[in-house]
Amino acid sequence: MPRTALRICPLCEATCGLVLTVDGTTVTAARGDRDDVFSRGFVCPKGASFGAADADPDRLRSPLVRRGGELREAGWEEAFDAVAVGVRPVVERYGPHAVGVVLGNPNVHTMAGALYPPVLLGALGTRSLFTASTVDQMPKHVSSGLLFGDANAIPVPDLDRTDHLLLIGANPLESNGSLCTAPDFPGRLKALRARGGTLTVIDPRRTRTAKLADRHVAIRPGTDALLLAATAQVLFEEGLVDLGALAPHVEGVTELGRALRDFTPESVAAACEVDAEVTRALARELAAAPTAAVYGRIGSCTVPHGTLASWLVDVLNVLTGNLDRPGGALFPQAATDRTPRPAGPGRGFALGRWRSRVSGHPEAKGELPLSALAEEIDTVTDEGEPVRALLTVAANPVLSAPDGDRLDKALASLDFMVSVDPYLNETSRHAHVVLPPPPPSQSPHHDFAFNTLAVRNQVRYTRPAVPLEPGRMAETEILARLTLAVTGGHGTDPAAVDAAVVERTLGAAVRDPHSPVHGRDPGELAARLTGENGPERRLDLMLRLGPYGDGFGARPDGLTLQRLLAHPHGIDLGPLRPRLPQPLKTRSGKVELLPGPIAADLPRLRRAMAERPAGPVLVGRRHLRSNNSWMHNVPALTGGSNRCTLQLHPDDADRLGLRDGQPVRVEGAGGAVTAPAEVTDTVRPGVVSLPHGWGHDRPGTRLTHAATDPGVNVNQLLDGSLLDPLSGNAVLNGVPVKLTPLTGTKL
Ligand SMILES: Nc1nc2c(c(=O)[nH]1)N[C@H]1C(S)=C(S)[C@@H](COP(=O)(O)OP(=O)(O)OC[C@H]3O[C@@H](n4cnc5c(=O)[nH]c(N)nc54)[C@H](O)[C@@H]3O)O[C@H]1N2
Ligand SMILES: Nc1nc2c(c(=O)[nH]1)N[C@H]1C(S)=C(S)[C@@H](COP(=O)(O)OP(=O)(O)OC[C@H]3O[C@@H](n4cnc5c(=O)[nH]c(N)nc54)[C@H](O)[C@@H]3O)O[C@H]1N2
Ligand code: SF4
Ligand SMILES: [Mo]
Repeated sequence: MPRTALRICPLCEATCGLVLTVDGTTVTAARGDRDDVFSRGFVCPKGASFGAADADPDRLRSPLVRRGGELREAGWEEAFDAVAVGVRPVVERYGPHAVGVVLGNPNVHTMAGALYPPVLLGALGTRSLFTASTVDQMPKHVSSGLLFGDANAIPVPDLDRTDHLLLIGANPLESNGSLCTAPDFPGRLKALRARGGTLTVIDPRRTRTAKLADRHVAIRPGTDALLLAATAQVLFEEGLVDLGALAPHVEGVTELGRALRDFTPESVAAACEVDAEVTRALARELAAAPTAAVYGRIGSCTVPHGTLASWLVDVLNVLTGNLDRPGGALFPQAATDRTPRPAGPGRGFALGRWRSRVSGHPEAKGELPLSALAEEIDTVTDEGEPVRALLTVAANPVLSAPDGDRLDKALASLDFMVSVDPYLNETSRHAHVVLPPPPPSQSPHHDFAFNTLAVRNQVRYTRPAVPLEPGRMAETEILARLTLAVTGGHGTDPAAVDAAVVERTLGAAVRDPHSPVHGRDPGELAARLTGENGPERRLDLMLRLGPYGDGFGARPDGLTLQRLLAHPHGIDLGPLRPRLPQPLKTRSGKVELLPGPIAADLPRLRRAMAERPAGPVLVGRRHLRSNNSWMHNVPALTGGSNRCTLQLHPDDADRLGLRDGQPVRVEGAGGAVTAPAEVTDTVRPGVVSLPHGWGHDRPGTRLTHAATDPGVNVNQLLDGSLLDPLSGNAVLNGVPVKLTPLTGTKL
């Protein structure tokens, strides 16, 4: 008899609750959970294909270990023995920095990815950390670090209550939203319009999101920081700055006005290709709206001025009094956040505490740019050791980072490589040991990261929908064992990792005068934790010490794991609430509106006013039924509009003599690819678009369906040298390219 089970969807940031139909151990259907306190029944085509993604026959079922040059199936003991034997000598001989760690996107979509990498990194002590953040949102972290003193304090637009949304470089109708967790983002935008609110979209493409908007500004790629600086300048010039209740919490307003003085709408108009009157209208509309939220995403981050653009997004929220007020942009408060400390000056945010060995890139948030991974492996310098061993967890940088061909070669040259990945793909094919996690139906789920970015405070937890198959190991245990194997504890019971974290956390909590458990006995508290395993006990610990927690009895009706389990569709914790000044951790204890590193980067932005591309520039795009580099193997999600084509405007096609479907060679600094042309007026003239995550034609992978329509790797056009200097984030949009139509058959 088929049964149903609840599972929070891990396939994008919207975190919808799903009802799975399970027959035996197979998920045969998935629909939206109407009783989910947050998603209320919403599901997209990806979530509806959960079963197909879960049961993909190409998912690895047992570890692979390289013997005699070939990857062969092996048992778990053999695999972890091989990891310890492969990695430990590198640490002992060359030190911890010779072991690189790459953390990819799905780490924010698994409990294992939230709970174990911090332990692994702390115990290993390597500075060679590279994550998907530096091909994504690192500029936002740096901006938040500088403005608010906390890189993780990211204001979220109050989608359900705002009167006006200015949305920059995001396409939630395809992506379902990012750094703004909102199940049914499309429905929430329609509701905004329906209640009389207005939506402005800034995007070089007329996306499905832009088609919903009252106003679409087709900006020239890479110039948003100029446009936003000019918008802020208009607020100053026209006397529209009004901080309202924020005023006591902000410093640097006058200095900011002075710093932005020459960024007038007229002076940026040619660079942005946006009429000065449009820029003035953007400013006036923001100032006039009863409430408004400015929100920027990929198109505002993965560009040469990504940190400045991310900073200006919140500058506009501050100058219009919309930061931290209902209808504006607010700081969520997740159930697993630490209990808020009293407000007051903090330690501030430091950048560049160390630098990368080869190019001297500054660290940001403890990370080096993913763009620099290849050179950190393949380049010998006088100083320090190259990366000789690499651990990749849920990452496919050969496709998602610049210059995959160079990285591909660099990975092949490593002394040792471990991949925690369900697939043998473009990256994991280089591993000496592949450790496959179970499919999502067999994993528990809680959104540690996305609840801190959600448009409503709420908490949900789902246990595995299907028991672990024989021969499988939970990803939490895989990462606990990996941590032990690479830090000299191989053979120790993996439960010791969780026990150590619990002991450390409670030890600190009982010493902390602001903690609800101050002065209590940590051993007694640890004994009161519930949960079936280490990860559940850690979740219980975080919930109980968190802002809504029971404080181990201090607040008897507060949250515990037991209470959460009694609410399988989640617990609603209410709308976002004003929180300032509590989240601020700057040295001044205020929002520092014009931080030093930002002021020092403004001359570069001023120079950009005069810059124009010599030829076409490339931007990316996402497709609804896709997910970065790893979902092209699910037949139900491929085909139709989910294709790796080069979109270009009819005027550009005419000029080049290109017909729809004709192959076109695209050349960039890092290489060239050939893709079929898709002529469409949804991209503005001078701009072409290719999606990322394609190029599934390398030998030695096991992606049977993806290989039938491999597409090309857009990131081969990049050489890894184009970065936003403050954050080390890769420039993936607004990249100059050369186009050559090829004759021959239609691709
Ligand atoms: N040109 C261009 N490049 C881009 C982007 C762009 O817009 N344009 N976007 C960038 C962005 S925003 C991001 S986040 C990155 C993403 O790039 P990556 O961080 O490399 O992430 P994915 O491409 O999603 O690959 C995820 C890997 O995790 C594996 N995986 C899937 N599920 C699990 C699991 O449950 N556990 C484990 N251990 N592994 C799992 C998959 O098999 C795959 O190997 O790409 C970036 N690259
Ligand atoms: N279906 C699906 N959903 C996904 C993903 C996926 O691959 N597929 N990936 C997930 C991940 S990892 C992330 S980070 C999020 C990303 O979520 P979004 O940021 O919403 O992602 P995109 O759809 O890439 O939207 C970026 C938009 O920026 C525009 N753009 C490009 N350059 C510029 C520019 O210079 N200025 C401006 N203003 N706009 C520009 C592009 O045309 C594009 O429409 O999506 C997540 N959700
Ligand atoms: S919107 Fe995202 S979380 Fe919701 S069902 Fe689709 S893929 Fe899953
Ligand atoms: Mo991302």
